[in-house]
Amino acid sequence: MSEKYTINPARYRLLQDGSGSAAGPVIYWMSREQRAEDNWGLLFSLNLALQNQKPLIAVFTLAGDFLGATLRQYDFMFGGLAETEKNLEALNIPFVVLKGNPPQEMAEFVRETGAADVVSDFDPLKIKRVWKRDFARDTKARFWEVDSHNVVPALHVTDKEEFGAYTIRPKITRKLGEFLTDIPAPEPYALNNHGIKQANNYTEILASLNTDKEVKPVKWLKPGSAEGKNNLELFISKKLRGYSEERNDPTLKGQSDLSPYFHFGQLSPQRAAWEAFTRAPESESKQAFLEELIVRRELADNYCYFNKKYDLFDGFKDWAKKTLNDHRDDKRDYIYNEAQFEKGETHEDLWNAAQKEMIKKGKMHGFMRMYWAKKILEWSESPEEALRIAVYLNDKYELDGRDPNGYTGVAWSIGGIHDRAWTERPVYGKIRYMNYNGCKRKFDTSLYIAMNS
Ligand code: FO1
Repeated sequence: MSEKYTINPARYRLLQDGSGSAAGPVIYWMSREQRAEDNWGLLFSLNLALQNQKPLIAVFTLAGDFLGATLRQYDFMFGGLAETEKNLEALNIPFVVLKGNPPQEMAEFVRETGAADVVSDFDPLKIKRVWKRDFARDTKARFWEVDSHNVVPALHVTDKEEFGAYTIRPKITRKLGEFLTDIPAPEPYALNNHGIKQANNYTEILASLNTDKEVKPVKWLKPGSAEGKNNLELFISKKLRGYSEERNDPTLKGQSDLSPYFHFGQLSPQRAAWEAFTRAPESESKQAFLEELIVRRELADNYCYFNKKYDLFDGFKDWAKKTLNDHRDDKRDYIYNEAQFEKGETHEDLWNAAQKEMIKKGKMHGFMRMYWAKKILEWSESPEEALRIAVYLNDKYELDGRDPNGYTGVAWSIGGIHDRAWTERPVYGKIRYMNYNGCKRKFDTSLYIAMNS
C-alpha cells in the first residue's frame, strides 16, 4: 500500500481477516509497547488510518491483577503511560484506557466505535495470546499484529524453538542489515475528529487497583520514555566503553538499567541497538551490549513463544528433566521455604544480600540473578518448587518481572534451557553449578554484601 511510514512487511501479520469495511476508526491496541515514538505498531496503525481516511484511537486495556503485579510495577507503568498519553495527544491521537477484562473490553469498544481495524503488539506471553484469541473470537474487525519489540521480528527469524544463542545468532545476524535501521518519527494525525477528549487520572486508577501495596515504588529509577532515553544516552556516552569488563561485577554500576523501560515498552530495544550500533566505536563492549540487546532478548521471545511451558518444569529439555529427576531424592544440605527465601533468611550472606537488593531496588544485578536462582534450586525440596519460588519472587519484586527475559533467565538457571550438560553433581545433576568461590573470583563479595545489607 502507498504507505507514509515505510515498514518492513515481515514486521506485521494479519491475525484474522474481517469485514474491514466498517465505517469506524482504526484502533491501535497498545500493550507491550507503551510509547508513542519508535513504535512500529503505531506507525502501521497510522498507515492504515491514512490509507482508509479513518480516525485513529490508541487504547490500553488495564488488567487490575496482571500476573500478581504489585504497586511497584503499576506505579512505574502508569508513570510511563501518563507521559505516553501526552505524547499521543501532541500527535492528535486520543488515548483511551479501558479497565476490566481486556479481550471483552476491547471487543465492546470495537462494537461501540464500529472499528474496522485493530492493531496489536506481538507479545509471546501466554496471557497476551489468550487475550488475543478471546478477542478475535468476539469481533468482526480486521485484526493485525506488529512486532515492535524485536529488531528482527521473532516470527521472521525462525519458525521453531531454538536450542540456544549459538543457533539463533546466525539467523539474526544475517538479517541485521535489513532490520537494524532507524525508525521514522510519527507526525501529527490531522484526520482525527473523533471527539474523544479523555484525560485519564492515573493516580485515581492506581488507587483503585486492589494490588499488593506492600511492595513500594522504587525511587532510584524514574519511569517514562524521556527518562528511558536519558538512561540510554548516559549508558552510551559513559558506561558502554567499560561494559564488557564491568557488567558481571554487581558492586559496580556497569549494567545499562534499561530493562524496566524495555519491559514496559517505554523504550524501544531497536532504538537502543540503533543508537549504540551507529554511534559507539567498535569494541568488545559494544558487541557484548548488542549481543544482550538483540540475540539474548530475541532468544527469550523465541523460547516463550515456541515453548508454551516456559515457566514450568515440564518445559525443560528431556536431558534436564532426566538429570533433575535422577537427583530428586539427593540429600539437600539446606531446605528453605518461600517465606525464608523471601525474607533473605538463608545461611548464606551472599544470597541474602542478593535477595535484599531485589526487595529494596526492584532490580537484582544480572550476574547475581543467575547465582540467586541456582541456589534456590540447591536449597529447595524439589526443582518444581524452586522454579515456582524463583518466578514468584522475581515477578513480585523486580521492575522487569513478568517478562520473557525473566522466565528464560530462571529456566536457564534451574532447567539448563539454552545451556549444555555439565559434570554431574548432587541435586543439580548435570545442570550448570555456580558457587560462592566462583563469585569471590569474579568480584568483591564482601563489598556487595555490605552494599545490600
Ligand atoms: N499489559 C497490558 O496490556 N495491560 C496491563 O494492564 C498490564 C499490566 C502490567 C503490570 C505489570 C507488568 O509487569 C506488566 C504489565 N503489562 C500489562 C504487560 C507489559 O506491558 C508487557 O507487555 C509484558 O509484560 C511483556 O511481555
